[in-house]
This record gives sequence, C-alpha cells and structure tokens, in this order.
Amino acid sequence: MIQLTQTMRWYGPDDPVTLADIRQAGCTGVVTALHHIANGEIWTREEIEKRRSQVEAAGLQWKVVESIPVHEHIKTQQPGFERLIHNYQQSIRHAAGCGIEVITYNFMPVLDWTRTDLSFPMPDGSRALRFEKAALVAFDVFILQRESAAASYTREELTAAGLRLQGMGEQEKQTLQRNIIAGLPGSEESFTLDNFRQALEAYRGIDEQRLRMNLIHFLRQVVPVAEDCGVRMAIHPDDPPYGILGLPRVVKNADDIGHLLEAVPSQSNGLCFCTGSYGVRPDNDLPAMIRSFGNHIHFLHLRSTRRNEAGDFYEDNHLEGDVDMFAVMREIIAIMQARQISLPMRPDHGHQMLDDLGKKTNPGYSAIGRLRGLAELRGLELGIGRSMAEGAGRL
Ligand code: DNO
Repeated sequence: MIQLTQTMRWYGPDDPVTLADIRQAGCTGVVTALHHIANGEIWTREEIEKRRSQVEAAGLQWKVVESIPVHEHIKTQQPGFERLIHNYQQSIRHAAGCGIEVITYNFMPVLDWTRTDLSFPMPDGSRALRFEKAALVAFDVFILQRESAAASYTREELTAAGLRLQGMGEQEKQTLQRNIIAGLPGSEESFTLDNFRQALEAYRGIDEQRLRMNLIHFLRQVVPVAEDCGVRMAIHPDDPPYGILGLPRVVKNADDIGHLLEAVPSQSNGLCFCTGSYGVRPDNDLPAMIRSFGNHIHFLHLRSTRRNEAGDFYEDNHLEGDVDMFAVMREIIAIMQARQISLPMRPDHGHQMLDDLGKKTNPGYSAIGRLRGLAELRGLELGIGRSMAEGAGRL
C-alpha cells in the first residue's frame, strides 16, 4: 500500500521546534526554505547543501522546498523583473541539482497568508488562528484608511467593523495591525502602515486578469526550466481564497487552477493542494478538485477550517470543521494508487496546546498541535487505505 510521505515544516535553525522533535513526531522529512536569503536573490548550491546536511544529520530528508518566494516585482512586472525571473530559474536549477523534487510558491499580492487573531481561545483551552471579517474591515477602513476602501464593503459590514473598532483598546488595535501586516511565519515580508500603503499602490491598475497574465508569464519562464531539471512546481492557493484589501487573487478555486494548467500544460506545473485554504469557500468541492487535478498535485497541506455566515473562519482540529477530511483522504489515496507514487504531506498548522501554551511559538507551527494533527491524519490514512486494499466494503 502506497502511503503519504509525512513531513513537517521546519523554519531552520532558529525554529523553536527542532529536527529531533519532528523526527519523534513520526516524520521522515521536513519541508523548509532558506529564509535568510533575501527575496529575489539566487539560492546558491552551497547554501542549499548546507541546509540539506543539517536535515540529513538528524535522520530526515529534504525533498520539498516551501517556498522559493516570488518577488513582488515579478507579480506586478515592474521594470527589471526579467532579471528576477532569471534568478528564480537559477534557484530552481540549483535546488534540483541538490536533490529537491518539489518547489512550493505562491502568487498572492503583497501578503502571504492573512489572519486577524493568532490566539483565538477554543472551548478546550487551546488556541487557534482566526480570520474575522469585521476586524479585517476595521483595519482596512479605519486603521489603514485605504483610499476608497469603504466602497469594497456593504453597509452592514461597515457597521459591524465600526462597532468592532469601538470595542478595541489601543493594545488590541496594535495587535490586529501587527497580525495582518507584520508578517506571519514564512511570509518573508513585514510592513509598517506606510510601506504597506506603498506596496498596495503597486497594484493600482492590476486586476485579476492582469495578475493572472503575469502569473502565466512567470510560469512560461520557469516551468520549462523545472521540467528540464526534473522538479515540479507547486503553487499554494490564496489564503483566504478571495480578494482582500482591494488586491486581486488568482488561485482560489477550480476555475483558477484550470486556467493555469491549460495555459502551461506540463507535469511540472502543479499544485500544493492546501485543504485549509481552498476549504474556506463553500463553493469549493475539495474531493472533486482532487479528482480533477490529481495528476498535478505534488504536495499536500492538510488542515480544516470552520466558517460562519459573517465570513469569519477559524482553524479547527484537523478532522473537524468544514473540510470532509475522510472524503479528502480517500481521494488522495486513490490518486497515489493511480499514479503509483507517495505524495509528500504536512499536517498544516495546529492549535497551541498543552506545554506549548507557555512557550514562544511560530503561530500555527507549534509542535504539539501539529503532532496531534499528524497522528490523526496518519490514523485516518491507515484506516481508509487498509479498508480499500482489503476490499472491506465500498467506501
Ligand atoms: C502558511 C503557509 C503559506 C505557504 C506559502 C507558500 O501557513 O501555508 O505561508 O507556505 O503561501 O508559498
């Protein structure tokens, strides 16, 4: 029976979660990135090799990079962006030469993933990450004071945001601002209000169609290189999977994926299928998406969210929430069987819980919450996989 390759994200030597911890969690590998290399610079073979040896010395493997970030100037096609694409191609070649098989990236404008609350109390006492619509609107309209922001929202949303702001103390406003623009783990960018406004300015005149064209241009340059050296590119979806702060989004649903795969048909043009991100939209049918795009899924982020009607969501336990993880896992197993390969996965995020509550952790990336998620997912996989293999009923 072909099984998932279990990994965890490791942020490098400064990560409070060690390689030894990850190994004890039952992983055979990590996904990591060279966070110390500035966005847009070439990843050299030496630096990649150095990281590889550290990982291997701990008895783990490194086959998936998460992420080689795409420079903002490539997304907006500012003058000089060709040199940045050239650098990206070089990094792909170097990574491939050092045994990397999958390169994760995203094409989200300005911000990588976005949450408003990094310590949302769950009924069991653990802490979760949360996206609260009213808080985001309050930030956008009243704190950032983005030009014409108010026009992006309904009257009800603006009223809710006004009330939300009134209820916030100075400290809470600061925290909200920091959570949104100071950079969540892995974001590579951190902003003050002023330079955040400038970064948004660069997207004036760039709508969804234009951003998609820029992404396709980027793919046409990098996918052939990846194909040539035998690595697969894996695009991470927008998180959350809809426009925020007036910015366009192009990796939100099956239609978006369809466009990208059609525009640059290649096995190396693939997906990092993140169930937590896609799962926020009720109109995304995750098992159907896995069935349709299965041949292009090269890496999996498995987690679940729970949404409400106001547009808020929080990160739920891995087997609870709106994602039907049973159905997702069944499709993944079928895909691996059909392709005869093991796909790398990581339990995406986890609650801050138990001993980790008192520790300094990377939001979403504490050890114990992810360990719980991994253990549950591993059990689910084994149960479904064995039942399928042994024909114990039609699942
Ligand atoms: C968040 C992560 C993202 C992801 C990037 C991929 O937890 O899933 O930051 O790594 O978007 O480029």
